[in-house]
Amino acid sequence: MRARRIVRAYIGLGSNVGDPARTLASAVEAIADLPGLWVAGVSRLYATVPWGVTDQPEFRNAAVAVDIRYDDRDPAETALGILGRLKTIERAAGRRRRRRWGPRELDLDLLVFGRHRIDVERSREARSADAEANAAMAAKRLEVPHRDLGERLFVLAPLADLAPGLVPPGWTETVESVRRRAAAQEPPGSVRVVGVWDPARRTWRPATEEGVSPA
Ligand code: A4P
Ligand code: MG
Repeated sequence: MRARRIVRAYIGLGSNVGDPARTLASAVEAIADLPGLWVAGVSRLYATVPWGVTDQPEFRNAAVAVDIRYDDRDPAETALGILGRLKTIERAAGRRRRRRWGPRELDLDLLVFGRHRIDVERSREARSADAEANAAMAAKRLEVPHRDLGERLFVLAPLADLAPGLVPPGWTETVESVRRRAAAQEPPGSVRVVGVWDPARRTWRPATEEGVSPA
């Protein structure tokens, strides 16, 4: 018999086109509206210097913790389903194909999916007919924990807001310890807190002088 359980997952959010803070707040809403999933926490909002391709506008980055109902005999299936839904949210935010690491209206990455390590590529046959018709559902490669999680301060900082003591599967250190090391290697100010989540208004309010803490 298939067992239905709850898994704690983390999703990274990024944007540097249009009104990034508003786009990310709408993305949190859209994630919260997904069936079988509950938002358990929202990180602070960060202004981050572009990584990879540097001649592009500053990003806004954040992360959300979600509890997902899933089938523990096939976590990859649930995770791929979530990825497909995240792609749909990206497209609804106007995401278009551009160069690698380039500007984007919205980027949603599945960072961690409980204790599961997932590295799958759905075969063409295994994809639903829907995937043929809908490019958003055709995302077929999934690697969790996200391959670059440990290298990127713009992801580690918001994740550390939510789960500083988490040791993602395959890691030997906590998120906070890796974040601290990454922060020491970045120029000061490259990842800065600019907002604090306001659950009542369901958006980030600007971080006050006292509220601002270095990432
Ligand atoms: N994919 C595999 N694993 C995952 C996962 N765990 N979560 C596949 C999400 N997707 C995953 O992703 C391409 C494909 O990766 C997906 O379809 C899925 O099958 P994409 O986001 O559509 O394409 P991309 O953005 O061009 O990927 P790329 O080039 O890897 O870019 P990144 O790594 O997303 O980096 N600087 C700052 N400061 N802040 C940022 O947020 N973001 C990027 C983009 C560059 N520089 C940045 C930021
Ligand atoms: Mg992505």
